[in-house]
Amino acid sequence: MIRQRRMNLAVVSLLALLAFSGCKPDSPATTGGGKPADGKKLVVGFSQIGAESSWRTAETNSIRGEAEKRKDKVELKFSDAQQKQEKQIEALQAFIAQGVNVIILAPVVKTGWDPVLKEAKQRNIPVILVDRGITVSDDSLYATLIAADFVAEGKQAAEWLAKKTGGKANVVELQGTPGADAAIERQKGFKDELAKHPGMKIIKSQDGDFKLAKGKEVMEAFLKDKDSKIDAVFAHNDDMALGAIQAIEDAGKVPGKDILVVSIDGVKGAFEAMVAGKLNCTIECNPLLGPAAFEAVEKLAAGKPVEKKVVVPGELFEQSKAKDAIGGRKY
Ligand code: GYE
Repeated sequence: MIRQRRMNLAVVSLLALLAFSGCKPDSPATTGGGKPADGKKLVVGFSQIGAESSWRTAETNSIRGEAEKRKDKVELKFSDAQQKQEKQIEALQAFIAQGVNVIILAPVVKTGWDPVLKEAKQRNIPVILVDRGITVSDDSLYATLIAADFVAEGKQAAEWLAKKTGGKANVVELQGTPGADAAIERQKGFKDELAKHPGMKIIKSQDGDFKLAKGKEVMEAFLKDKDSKIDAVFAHNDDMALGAIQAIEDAGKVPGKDILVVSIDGVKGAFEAMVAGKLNCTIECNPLLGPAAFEAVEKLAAGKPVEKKVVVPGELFEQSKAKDAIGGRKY
């Protein structure tokens, strides 16, 4: 007991000493704050969500590729959070301790970022948000957001489906990761549009975490309920739609005909499924954000202003256009 107390006392005094001397256990390797020290490379820390979908893999490759093009001047520190916010926060804290110049963050969920972003701000490290937005107490906690308009994507999916079904359909929804901007906003856009069509309803809705295997699993469970007839699937991303297609086939039905399938992203696999007649429509969401992200990195490092929001445009592709478009797809 006494020994333990003495130990605690020793730890407390050491911490106090460190706090008073202003000395941090992990002192920065570079100056932080946008600009690299003279003769040093610009150090960029990229906290990626994970590798849950082919969209995300394409985004990772795009950002890594842009860093590689600048390898004489730029060093990229990459961290994969396996879809866990705690891991992203840890990665950001490590970047801050290492004194990186700029942080790129693809935030898994919308909320809970205030404390760590305040730490970055105290050290003058600008934060670039890519692909998903966040809610913060003060917008100056990040420099810019480079992302698509998710509400518009959801709305387009619903409009397309309403037109295709003459405004009458039982829809099942496969949601993205709970709390993620892309899931919340796509659902909102879809639901708001659906509300204009009294003959269309979402009869089942569940989270498939933006993953193919989970999309399949959830769709299998939906199909087991023989009492409700499913006319269409709305998946928050292509990977879950591809999983749902497998489940529909396993249940002895024809995807794209017996059950319509519409999703978002526009990845290669979705185009292949459209060519095969199994997916009906996808709304493109461009993951090739490396060039825009590094444009912002360079401006911030040079002390120049950046746009608070850069909206990445996307196009709707129907099955009928897939054959012509597939050759030109970059991801
Ligand atoms: O649609 C999905 C991914 O945040 C926009 O995340 C992104 C989404 C994308 O896993 O496939």
